[in-house]
Amino acid sequence: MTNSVVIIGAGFAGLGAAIRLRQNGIEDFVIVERDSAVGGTWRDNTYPGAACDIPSLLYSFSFAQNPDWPQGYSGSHDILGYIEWMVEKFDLRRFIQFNTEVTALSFDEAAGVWSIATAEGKTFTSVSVIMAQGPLSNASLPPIRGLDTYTGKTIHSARWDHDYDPTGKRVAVIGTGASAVQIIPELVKTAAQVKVFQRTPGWVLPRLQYHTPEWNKRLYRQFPFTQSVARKGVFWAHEFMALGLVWPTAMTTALQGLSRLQLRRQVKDQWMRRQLTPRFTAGCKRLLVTNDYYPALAKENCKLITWPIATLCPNGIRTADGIEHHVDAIVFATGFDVCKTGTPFPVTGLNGRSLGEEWSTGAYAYKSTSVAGYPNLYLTFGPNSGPGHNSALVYMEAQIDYAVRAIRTLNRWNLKYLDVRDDAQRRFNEGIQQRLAKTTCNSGCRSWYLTDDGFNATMYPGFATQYLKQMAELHHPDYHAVQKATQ
Ligand code: N01
Repeated sequence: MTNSVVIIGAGFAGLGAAIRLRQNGIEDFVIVERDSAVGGTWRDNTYPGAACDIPSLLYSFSFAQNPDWPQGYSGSHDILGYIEWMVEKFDLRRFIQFNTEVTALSFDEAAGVWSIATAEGKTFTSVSVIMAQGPLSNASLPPIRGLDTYTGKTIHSARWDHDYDPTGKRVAVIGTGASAVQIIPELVKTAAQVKVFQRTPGWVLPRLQYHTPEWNKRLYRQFPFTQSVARKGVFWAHEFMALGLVWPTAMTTALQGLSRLQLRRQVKDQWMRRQLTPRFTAGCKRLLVTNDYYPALAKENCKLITWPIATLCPNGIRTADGIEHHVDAIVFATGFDVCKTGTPFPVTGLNGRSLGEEWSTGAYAYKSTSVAGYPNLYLTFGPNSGPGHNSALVYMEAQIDYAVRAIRTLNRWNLKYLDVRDDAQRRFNEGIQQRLAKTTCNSGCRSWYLTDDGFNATMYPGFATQYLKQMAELHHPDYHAVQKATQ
């Protein structure tokens, strides 16, 4: 049986796409999920302190608002609860095939359908495919020398082992990114000693956390438009931040000043302050939003190590100064293998072209969602759709609506397929790369936004408002519309 749509992944993007398809009367779709549960990154990231650094009012779908967020910034448990609530409310579970891992996609031009192969030997066919497998789904263990010689416990932040109790243990944390700054304050509460191995310090800004009062929840429940208004307010506050985070401006200098002030207030030791002061432009790497990271580092049982790691050894970590740090466990808060080049599995389009080969030096697409030569294929979190200053879900919602609009166009005009034009895609990407050259994320630091060659296939160089405007229209002249053969 050929489905209208196959959605790959049952995380935020896949489930959001399913809701929008159903709301548009499209019911013959399947969600293929490699795990046994929904939630994607929020199912996987359950490390102590895991939370979102974007307020929940905005880190949620506008078409599925939750009046009951307990706090301004939610923990992973509440976010996963929200995702599961959506699955039940929109009756999505019956569309999901769990424990089914996609291994290859190929387009049959004659039939105008995609064939979706899985590791379990099952093959699906569909007219359209929505790729929603998520950019941060593969945990990354860095290629540190001696990794396999270490005999203690190893844990990756995105695969937390809840059976391991760090109480009274000596724990090392490698990495000081968005995950590490949430884990470290929790570890110092119970571990005997925490050693933090920092390669690059990041810019840290305070988080304005609050508990939602009952009257506020009641207000949102009884008058949902008040929640929409509050959401808009949070959206515009984040848009304002773009002025300092997307482009290097006087506001960037002001944000860096605010971060330095927080450092000065929370860390008294001058040596440590120097080690924690970033040497790149704020916005170049992801901003860290936390109130309790610096105080945790300043605790008696916590030590910041800034010497580079030379090798792992059976008892711990040896740094370049020759010191061997003996630890019972090493937490790798070292991020993810983000697919900036190639594809997570082979994708074969028109005339046998391979997306993995075309993206071998860096991914690119049209409006981050369509790729020329791969008809009826829609990406979420595709190339150059990353926000550095606003909610990823705002962008994701726009991508989903774009894909659903294209699928409806296909149905309405009884088309075989829609394929974006090469020249439209080229023009679009030239514009994106020219604009990126002026942004903070291309200002010279090392980050997961860039390929090893420095190509930025990740970030969107502008306001969320500009991104939403670009996604609001399916510009028909930019696509080849191929008719079905008449009988
Ligand atoms: O990973 P990262 P993350 N030796 O790649 C260091 C999202 N997220 O899991 O900076 C020593 O940011 C590396 O050092 P350096 C968010 O989008 C969101 O923290 O490369 N160190 C860095 O310090 C985020 O951007 C939330 O010099 C090594 C760290 O490991 C993304 O996930 C919360 C090393 C990796 O930092 C990834 O964040 C958490 C090595 N060989 C995460 N290799 C929200 O709140 C790497 N490092 C929504």
